[in-house]
Amino acid sequence: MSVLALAGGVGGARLAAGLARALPPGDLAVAVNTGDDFEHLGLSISPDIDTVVYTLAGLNNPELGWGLASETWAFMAALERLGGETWFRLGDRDLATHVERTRRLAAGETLSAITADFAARLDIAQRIVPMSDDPVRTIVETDEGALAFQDYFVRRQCAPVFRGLRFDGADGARPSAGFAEALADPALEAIVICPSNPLLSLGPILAVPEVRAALAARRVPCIAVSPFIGGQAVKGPAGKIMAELGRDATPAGLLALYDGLVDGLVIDGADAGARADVPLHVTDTLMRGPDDQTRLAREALAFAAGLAR
Ligand code: FO1
Repeated sequence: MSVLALAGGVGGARLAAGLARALPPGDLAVAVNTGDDFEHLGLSISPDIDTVVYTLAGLNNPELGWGLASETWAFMAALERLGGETWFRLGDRDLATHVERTRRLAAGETLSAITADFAARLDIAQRIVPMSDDPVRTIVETDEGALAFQDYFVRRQCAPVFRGLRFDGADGARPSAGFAEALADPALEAIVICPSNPLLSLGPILAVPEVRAALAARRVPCIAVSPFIGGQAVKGPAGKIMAELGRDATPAGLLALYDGLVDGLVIDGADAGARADVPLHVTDTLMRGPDDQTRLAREALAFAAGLAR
């Protein structure tokens, strides 16, 4: 039995952690968005990979959602004194990840190999795979022009009006070997799209041609857990972005984005009675802590099993 989860940052990582607790370790693979990756201060940074790895290792910073728990910020303070860029906060412990990843990428290793090694060293038994080992960069088109993802998301705090998205490199990108294997696994029984931002975090994953094709040709149920509750995103700018795109942060709006790739949708009680052209599982989708994450994961897996043809 194997389950493939597609995840972006914080919201996706939380459900991935719930799935990790709900399944035997070897049964879960998590394919993670790399469209948010960027070069910063000379470092190769993969925020969503790190958020998923730290969360599955139980090391994530619960307040921030990203970075490491019990973090210190001496590096940031020293960088500030030197006039360096401190808008993207890099904690002292987190810094080791970026420095070592940068060194190993420069030595010719793939992001997949580095990620698998970091996860193993953090005693993570699940497979965490980048969506691709080829560079894909999310570019946000706004009323102020095109912005690299982290510029838009962190430096500008999503203030510019969202006009559209580009995923530079996606057309020529291949799924990572681990992702392709998980998609083709004969033991695959369900695909779970985690409650990450459908545009910013799932968009890049679905923009990789072979990924969208594999999902369109799927022979197992693919279910999504909505990141929206009552028309608003639980965390982050998804609600604002959907509104600026003229789309609804509703089950129907979400399904329109996933465009036939989803066989069932898990939504919150606040959206009960919503119109949708696929089966709905209505429950409490707010993950307040690990127990909620595990409960929601179990419900999502049972829902997918019920949809199996
Ligand atoms: N998000 C912020 O809003 N501010 C930050 O300073 C910040 C730093 C950061 C450092 C490492 C990391 O792995 C993630 C970080 N994030 C920060 C989150 C990140 O921008 C987003 O989580 C993803 O790119 C979108 O999901």
